[in-house]
Amino acid sequence: MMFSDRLLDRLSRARRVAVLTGAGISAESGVPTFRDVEGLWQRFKPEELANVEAFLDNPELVQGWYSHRRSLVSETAPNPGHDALARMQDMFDSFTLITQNVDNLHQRAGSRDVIELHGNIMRSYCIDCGADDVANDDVADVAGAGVDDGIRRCRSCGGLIRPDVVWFGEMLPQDAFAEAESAAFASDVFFSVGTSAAVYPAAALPLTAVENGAYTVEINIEESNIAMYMDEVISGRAGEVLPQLLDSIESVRG
Ligand code: BV8
Ligand code: ZN
Repeated sequence: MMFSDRLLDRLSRARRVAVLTGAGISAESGVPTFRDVEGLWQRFKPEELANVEAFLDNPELVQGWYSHRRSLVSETAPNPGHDALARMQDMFDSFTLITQNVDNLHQRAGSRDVIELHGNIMRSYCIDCGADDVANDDVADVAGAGVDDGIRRCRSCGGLIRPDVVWFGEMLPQDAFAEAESAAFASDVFFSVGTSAAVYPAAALPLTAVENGAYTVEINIEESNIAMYMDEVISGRAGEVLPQLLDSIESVRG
């Protein structure tokens, strides 16, 4: 794949690079994107499950959805797109990886200091006492609640266990979002990879990069909601484009 001279020129001189990823970068690992909800949960829109009201109303359903997604993710592996970003992190003075994904695949690929805007599905905690709960889906081993009600509860206080992710209507972790915003603001080149840019405030980050004069690039298999604002849109699969981009960066930066 040939990349534009403009992009290669910017990358040859860039000191600070920031990348925002969405579910599209994990699609080639076999993790369904947020919009491709499958299985039992097909009849729900993600927004209907990923919120506190749904959880309190039917904890077993929502815990089951996350347990299903955790097992899906545990059976997958990072793909060449994740691997390329992990290698890219040492090629610039500053490289910031910001993700909306909760699947832990960037970390498993070797990316360090990943900014998790929406948390991480492999972590859970008790809504009453806050105790961390190892994501153990074997209901049989939790104290405080019989297996028959099928609901995972805290071993020490019996409170409901929830995934450590940001639900709709919940604030993002403030330090994470502030760090992401300043990275977008300071970036020389900003990539938006595999995201429909439908969910705020994450979707505003590429626009912050545009406002600060970064060279902004979208990598997606279809145009997102913010494609029209980007300096460049590269149409393709993240798992194919990112390794080629990595090679091009190595050749222009020596
Ligand atoms: C908040 C964690 C306020 C949970 C997630 C009206 C207008 C604007 C905003 C709102 C509104 N009404 C409500 C809001 C706010 C709301 C929001 O934005 N709603 C949307 C639906 C309109 N936002 C919130 O609620 C946020 N909080 O605003 O709080 C507040 C203020 C003060 C005090 C209290 C509260 C919280 C949002 C976080 C929700 N949690 N995830 C979980 O995962 O279970 S969001 C979840 O959905 C993801 O994390 C991600 O952010 C989003 C999905 O987006 P994508 O990752 O882009 O995935 P998607 O499937 O959409 O697209 C995949 C893309 O990949 C596609 O473009 C596809 O083409 C591409 N692709 C596919 N394959 C490939 C590929 N690209 C490259 N290669 C491939 N191979
Ligand atoms: Zn507890």
